[in-house]
Amino acid sequence: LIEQKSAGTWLLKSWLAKDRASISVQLQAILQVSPLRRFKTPNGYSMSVGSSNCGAWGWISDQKGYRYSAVDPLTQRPWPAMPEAWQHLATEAAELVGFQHFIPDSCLINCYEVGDKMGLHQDKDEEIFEHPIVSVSLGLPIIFMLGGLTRSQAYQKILLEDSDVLIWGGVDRLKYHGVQSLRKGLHPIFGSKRYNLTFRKAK
Ligand code: MD3
Ligand code: FE
Repeated sequence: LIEQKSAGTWLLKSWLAKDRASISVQLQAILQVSPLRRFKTPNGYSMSVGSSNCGAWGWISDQKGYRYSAVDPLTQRPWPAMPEAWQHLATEAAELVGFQHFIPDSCLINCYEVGDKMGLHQDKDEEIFEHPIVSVSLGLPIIFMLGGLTRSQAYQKILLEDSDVLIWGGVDRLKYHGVQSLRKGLHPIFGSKRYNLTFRKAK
């Protein structure tokens, strides 16, 4: 089921249901190598979510700012490789809504626990904005906020549930977005957490 949420935003409901068990196994293997950690923001706070990455480039944040790094600052080694199946599913999801040749070089892994949230922000650390972004939701549901091109514009709320895939690009690529705080619950595979995989072309 494809739902168009805005001119450049689509939601594929339950699209990954058949793949979620294998994704979970691959996810745990990646997190054994590059564990979840809370990034520090440039103004000295810690982010609410736990994060890691796989793929050639990983999104990081510290006192020096937000950027992409080929090396995990925690392990001082390259990030774990992006599983081929993950790259393919991101490419296929993008194609399904009309974005050809999307080959992500970065997958940010965010892990939300009860009460964790992400305030409204834009994704603008990538070199070019012509490529879409593909986001995979796993585990507990959360309310996603899709705003406008300025922070003060009203946002629409979109419920993101396990195995949903959200794709956005074109005129929506630089829209403000965030998620409301995670409510308590128990998911049969992912337990008391929500994971989000964000596929981007960083470079
Ligand atoms: C932008 N993560 O890590 S998915 C992020 O669920 C981030 O962990 C959120 O935003 C998460 O930067 C949200 C990303 C997303 C989804 C839909 C969008 C970004 C969007 C629609 C328009 C613009
Ligand atoms: Fe974002």
